[in-house]
Amino acid sequence: MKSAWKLLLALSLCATQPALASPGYLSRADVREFIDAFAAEHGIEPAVLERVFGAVQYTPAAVRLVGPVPSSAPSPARSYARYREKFVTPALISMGTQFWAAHAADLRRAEQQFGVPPEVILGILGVETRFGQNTGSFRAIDALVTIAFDGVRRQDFFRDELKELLLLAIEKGVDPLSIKSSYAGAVGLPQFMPSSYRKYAVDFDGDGRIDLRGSPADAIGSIASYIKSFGWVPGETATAKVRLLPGSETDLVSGLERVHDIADVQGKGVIFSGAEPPSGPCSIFELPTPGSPSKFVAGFTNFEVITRYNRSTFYASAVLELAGAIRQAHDQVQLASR
Ligand SMILES: [Ca+2]
Repeated sequence: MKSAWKLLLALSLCATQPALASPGYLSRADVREFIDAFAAEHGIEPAVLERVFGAVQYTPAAVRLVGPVPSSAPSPARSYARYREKFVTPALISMGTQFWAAHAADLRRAEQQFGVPPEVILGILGVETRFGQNTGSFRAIDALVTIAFDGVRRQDFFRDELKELLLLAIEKGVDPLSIKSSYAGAVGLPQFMPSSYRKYAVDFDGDGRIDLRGSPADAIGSIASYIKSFGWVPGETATAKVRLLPGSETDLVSGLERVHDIADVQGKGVIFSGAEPPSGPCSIFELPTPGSPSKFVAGFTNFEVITRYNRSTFYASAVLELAGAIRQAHDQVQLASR
């Protein structure tokens, strides 16, 4: 497989890169060190990697979009309402029901095999890429090399993802320069980082290869595989709205951390709305909107699982709201067609 990759790489580079257009990264000691270490560890000719890295383009947008080191200064008030209105929209709900109709069999199969309901997969697909409309037009290697060597934060994380990208290309037998991604190196409809691609992606349409960019079925199965791996509990609610006693917010709001015993916080006056909360600890988080009262929500196991996709209460809340709206619209269409 490795030699096939080399051959492919050599052919593609001969065809498209008659000269090394951008040798900047190759002349750097830190990049040379990375290449030599990777080559030694994985038994690859350094020359093969040199040709790849010689074609890498510095991508300032990647550094800019990944952002600076978070400062400890107070940030302007964040607004969940503003975040939510980007994703829980009539357009995305409608696209979600259409995507459901078009891929109903794959979604059903994913639920049978992994226990993850269709609307959760669709909520993630909608928020991540608008059901495949925005999968990213950067070259993954440009984005990852730029952030790994010229970014201002999380360089270790992105160097690891760069290694994963190279290994992914070797395993798939494709030219690493051909893999497209977001500005941060996330690939395909589900926006998997290369490490997640290698670990959780599955061939769900049975054509013998995994294609997260071109195969909606592979994307559906891979999201379900990922969510199941992090402990999704079928049939269990992810969140419940809660009412807190005035003044107890500072003591009780735990953000992403699932540190509360439910009986214990009920004893402190927390009232859960809806059905009986599931067993196990919960988090309590705040969804603030400047000018309006904050919403307070309890997050259970399945909420934490969604935050494994993106460590943000805003993100997971929007995914679940979009999921719920798509489920409702889908069920209405089903009812009307009976
Ligand atoms: Ca496939």
